[in-house]
Amino acid sequence: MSADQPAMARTAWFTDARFGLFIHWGLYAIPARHEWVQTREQTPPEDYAAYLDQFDPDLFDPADWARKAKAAGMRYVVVTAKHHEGFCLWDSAFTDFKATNTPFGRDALRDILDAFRAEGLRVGIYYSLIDWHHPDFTIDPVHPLRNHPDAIALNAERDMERYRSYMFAQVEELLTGYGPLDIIWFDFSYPDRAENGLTGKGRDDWNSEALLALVRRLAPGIIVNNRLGLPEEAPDVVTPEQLSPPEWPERDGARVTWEACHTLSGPWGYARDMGSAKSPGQLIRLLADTVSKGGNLLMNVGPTARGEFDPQATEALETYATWMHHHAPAIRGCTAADLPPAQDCRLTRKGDRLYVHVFAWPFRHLHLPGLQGKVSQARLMTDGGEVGIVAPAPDDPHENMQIRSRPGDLVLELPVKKPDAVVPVIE
Ligand code: H79
Repeated sequence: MSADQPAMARTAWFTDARFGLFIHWGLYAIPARHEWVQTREQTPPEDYAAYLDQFDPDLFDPADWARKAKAAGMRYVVVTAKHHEGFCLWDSAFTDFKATNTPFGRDALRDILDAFRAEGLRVGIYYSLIDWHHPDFTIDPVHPLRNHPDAIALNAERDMERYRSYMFAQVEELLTGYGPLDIIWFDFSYPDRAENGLTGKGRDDWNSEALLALVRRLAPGIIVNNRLGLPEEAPDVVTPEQLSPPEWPERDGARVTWEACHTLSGPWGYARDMGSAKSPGQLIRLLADTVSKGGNLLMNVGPTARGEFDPQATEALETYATWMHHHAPAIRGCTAADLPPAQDCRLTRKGDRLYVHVFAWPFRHLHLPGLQGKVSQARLMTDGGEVGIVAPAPDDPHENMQIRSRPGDLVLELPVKKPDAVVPVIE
């Protein structure tokens, strides 16, 4: 595949897959209170580094992670090779701050990628542009040392050019030593942030053009996300974080390839006291809503310091598994239906097949605008049983018959009792 292979060719598998697993795992699983704990609590890097000697996930079983993701209907994984804390899950030649230098002693990244590949999933890595451990990464408004009295003087000793060399070397190491990778997910740029004489970082700090060129040269088919701060560069995928756009996002009037990333409850890394867990209904509706707007969903879990998915993550994946068992065809390979909206529903489509995701089960009748006479058969996905199509009413003198539908509506006759699915879908 050539380096100028168009984005559409790179992303074909990705838009077909629709559903992936994000994994945030690093030293922050030990404090167990958010992956930003180091900067939130302004912990100096040398103090934070004490967690290195405590990283010993004795229950680590990536085959179990991969099975759970596969069962949930996910088709790819993106795992944090390095998050903002700077700890590397792989055996990098360019740092000692890595999993192989802990009591655990393993190249966790390789184990994870191998396990997911063995389940047939595509694999991607997350690489943090931000690095709160590297001594040359300058102190900026989100750095743990941002309130250090000598921050500006300390920065004079720091050399971002050396940090960039480190970053480029690591990206090359990952792209050449870990088998074919399907996604590289950079995070993130914040050039407009300024405080106390410290400024944020963006394309010039990362040398984003060169970094992207390096990625394209080493891995022409890889999908790159949009957080390098290159506004004029058409990214492969736009990545709204913890929000659902109201409609298919566009850029210069053209629809973009996009992927919403969401947490189960707020933090990305394992956090013991998780306040606001999404309900099963919210989890399923998020997936259906995203695909109905032409997007992918990357749902996150934060494994514990012992290397397991906690009960909340396991239950959430089981919620998806149960639902996807019947409804995967309404997600995978699907996109926006581009039909008029139906009340309380989301519509997805694959070719000439329409899927109606019924968010709020109505009483007896479901009205689908503009589809009268265009649907040969309707079935409920939970059991494959037929759903009645109400014959269009002829001109009827009785008023109650005339108001039973709008002109052009397809009217479905539903069972009164909501089928046993978080979100029932009619095909
Ligand atoms: O890895 C996960 C998060 O840790 C990371 N991205 C996901 C995938 C992330 N966390 N927060 N953010 C990205 C956005 C951060 C925004 C803010 Fe700010 C940090 C708002 C205020 C501080 C950006 C940076 C704007 C000002 C500084």
